[in-house]
Amino acid sequence: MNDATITAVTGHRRWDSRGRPTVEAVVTTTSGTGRALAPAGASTGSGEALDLRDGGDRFDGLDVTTAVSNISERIAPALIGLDAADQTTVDAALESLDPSVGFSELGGNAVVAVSLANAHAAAASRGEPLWRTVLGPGVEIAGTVALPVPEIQIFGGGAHAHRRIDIQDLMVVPRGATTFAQALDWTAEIYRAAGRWMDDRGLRMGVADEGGWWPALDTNQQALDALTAAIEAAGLEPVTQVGIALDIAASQFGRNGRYRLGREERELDTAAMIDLLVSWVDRYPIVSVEDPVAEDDPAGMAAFTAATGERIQVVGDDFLVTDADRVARAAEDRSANTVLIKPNQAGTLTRARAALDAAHARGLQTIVSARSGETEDVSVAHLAVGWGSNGVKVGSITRGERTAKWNEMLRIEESLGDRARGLRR
Ligand code: 2PG
Ligand code: MG
Repeated sequence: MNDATITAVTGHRRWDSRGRPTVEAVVTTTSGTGRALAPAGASTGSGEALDLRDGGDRFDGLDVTTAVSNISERIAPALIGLDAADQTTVDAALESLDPSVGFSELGGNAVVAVSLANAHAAAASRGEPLWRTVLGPGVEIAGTVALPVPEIQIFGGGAHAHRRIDIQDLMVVPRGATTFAQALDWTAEIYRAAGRWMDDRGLRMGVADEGGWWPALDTNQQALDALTAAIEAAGLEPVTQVGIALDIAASQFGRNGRYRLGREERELDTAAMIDLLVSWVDRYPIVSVEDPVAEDDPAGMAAFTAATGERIQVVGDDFLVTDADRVARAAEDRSANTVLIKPNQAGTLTRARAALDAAHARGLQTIVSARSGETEDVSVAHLAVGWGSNGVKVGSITRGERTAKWNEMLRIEESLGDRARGLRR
């Protein structure tokens, strides 16, 4: 193996898919360079690592000049001389530089960019793809690797589409596909069919933050009807070939046991909210529901998991914020059976990996996920493959910051050739 001693770490200001400034880090070693960009959420959990922004008037206060300079001025001196191949030590150095909760001093955006860039530098030093450098135990079986099942957005709502409907992500899960390539083929047909469904009714408005359609719908249930119709119109069999995944992102419109459905002008308590969701699970080909109730409601999460967890994935995102301790507690309380893994919620790759390991060790499933604010960075595709997550979620099948990741998954599948073992179940 080549020596991978870190010789330089630099921060740079770049732009994300919402036209907001974001942080890029470059880690240089004696034998290779790595680069990564921080993503940003819109519907963030309160327990996430801090996305450090400058405040003030420019760009609604969203500039990142402090986070960028933290990389060059504070992080670089602490990392130079370390071995990039030793991710744990690099991440521990970041933690000891900023022991605050959620990297509030350095900025979680600075930290995640550096941590990811370091992993890329280690991969470059070894001359191998990132997914292989981060390969987890048991992922490769007799030389073969299975790929995560994608969750791909068809309609966007919630915080990503000015709350036209309350559900944030309506996605398809092409679980019956035999290859990743086929999963995307099916999705592209469904996306088109959903577009025609809207045109036929004069409901086409635009696209939401993650590239999914943003239709002029009046109720959440209409979106479920439209998505089910689009799956069927694409000639695919609901559930067995293609299931529906929902991210309710309920923390965005509920707290203290009250949920306000915007356009429907209804307010539900936790029990009524759960009844509504269970009725959807009974009626539609739903295979996964994320954040069904708000992050402040573990009892509601447990009640929903008790009602549906044998049939579907109940996913914790804002609720678990990629935190190993929260994952362990959720496993004990049975308040979720699947964990969304977002590296920038945790800050370092080591912490994100610990949350994933905590889930797998307890029999929970995992989905590695991008954010609603993204860039051309494709790290999450590699992490999903190498870490052996069950699923991967990066938004819709349109827009470059999304297709960058799907196309990278295709490249990984192709590079595996006969050693690709289909999709993980
Ligand atoms: C989520 C993500 C992706 P955001 O809630 O799962 O859809 O959104 O990045 O805005 O948190
Ligand atoms: Mg979510």
